Formats: sequence, C-alpha cells, structure tokens
Amino acid sequence: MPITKAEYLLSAPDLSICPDDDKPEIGFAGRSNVGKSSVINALTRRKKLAHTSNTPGKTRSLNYYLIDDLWYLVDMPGYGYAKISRKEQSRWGREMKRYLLERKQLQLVVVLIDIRHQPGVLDREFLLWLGEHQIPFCVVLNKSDKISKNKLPHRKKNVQTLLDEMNIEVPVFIVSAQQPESMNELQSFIMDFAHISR
Ligand SMILES: Nc1nc2c(ncn2[C@@H]2O[C@H](COP(=O)(O)OP(=O)(O)O)[C@@H](O)[C@H]2O)c(=O)[nH]1
Ligand SMILES: [Mg+2]
Repeated sequence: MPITKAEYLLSAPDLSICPDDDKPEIGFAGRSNVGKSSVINALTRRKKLAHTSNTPGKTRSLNYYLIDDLWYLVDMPGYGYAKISRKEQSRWGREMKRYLLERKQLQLVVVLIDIRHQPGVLDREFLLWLGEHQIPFCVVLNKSDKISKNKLPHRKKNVQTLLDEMNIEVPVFIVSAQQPESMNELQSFIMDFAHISR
C-alpha cells in the first residue's frame, strides 16, 4: 500500500532531541551524496520532503519524517564527507554509533550504496560494524538508472559476495530514486520487517 502521508517532524542534532514516543523508526544511512534524501522522497512520492543537494555533507542531524502517523523515517548524516573537520567527523561518528546502539525505537537501518561502484572502505567498515553489533539492516543499491540493465544482476552479486565474506546475511535491493516504482519491494520489506500495518 503506498504511503499516503509524510511530513517533516524535527531535526535532532543529538539523541536527547529525538521524539519520545515509541513509534518504530527506520534509519537511512550511507555515504554522503549516495541519494539518501532522494530515496526518501521517492519512497514517499514527494518531490521535496527531504532536502537533496549537489553539495554533500549538508545533513548534520537526524531528520525525522512522520509517515502515515505510524512510523518514522530517519534521514541520517552521511559519512565520508571530507570537507568537515576530523574533530567534527569523529563527534558525528560517536553520536551516530550511540544512536544506532541505543535507540530502542530503531527497527532497521537501510544502508545505501551507489550501484556503480564497489562498496568503499567506509561502506565496508560500516557494514561490518552493523554486523558485529547485530543491528538489523538491509542494503539498497541506488542510482540503478545510471548503469545498463544487463549489468544490474552482476553488481548485486558482487555486493552479495562481499556480504557473504563478512558472514552477513541481509537482503539486497536495487532501486533508483528516479523511478518511484522501484521502491515498492523495499517499502514492503520495511513495513513487514518493522510490523507496520494500517
Ligand atoms: N540519476 C540518479 N541520481 C540520483 C539518484 N539518487 C540521488 N541522485 C542524485 O545524487 C545527488 C545526491 O542525492 P541526495 O539525495 O542529496 O544524497 P544524500 O547526500 O545521500 O542525501 C543529487 O544530485 C541527486 O539528484 C538516482 O537514483 N539516480
Ligand atoms: Mg541528504
């Protein structure tokens, strides 16, 4: 069932500002510029719900969107943005780890990776870290419109092999933020996984 209602709720620079109710939440994570905000817009069929940008590194907070009055979609700060200071990066790293480890309402992390490239060091570290801490996640390969269709299965296989090597068993989806219908499978998975029903 398509999402009918989606609204921006708040921007949390740290955990103390997160909503204090118990609605399930789904975090969207990944490298800066991988398309987190665009995928959120495509999922919710909104053009400008989440702010997208060609200038990476803009999201410095956890941005909360309330979906169908039932659950939260959380746009997380991207990693790998070189232009912020080391100090700022490590502060963010700490805060994000705290969020991922301590936030009880967090049901699932959606890790976005650019389908055109082999997952980078930061992606691999992040995937391993999630695996080690048994944080539920799935992998979403975005920007599939940017490569030819016959290459898609091969790219997916590559990522699955990498996950196998890490002893991680999670679903892998292929999407394009430019093709909203490519979100249907991911959306169903999220709703089922987090037991969200209307
Ligand atoms: N062609 C194409 N461009 C995309 C896709 N997803 C995101 N983009 C573009 O990539 C850039 C970064 O997207 P954004 O959502 O701001 O990335 P974020 O930093 O991860 O939130 C923007 O210029 C988007 O228009 C996609 O699936 N296909
Ligand atoms: Mg963004």
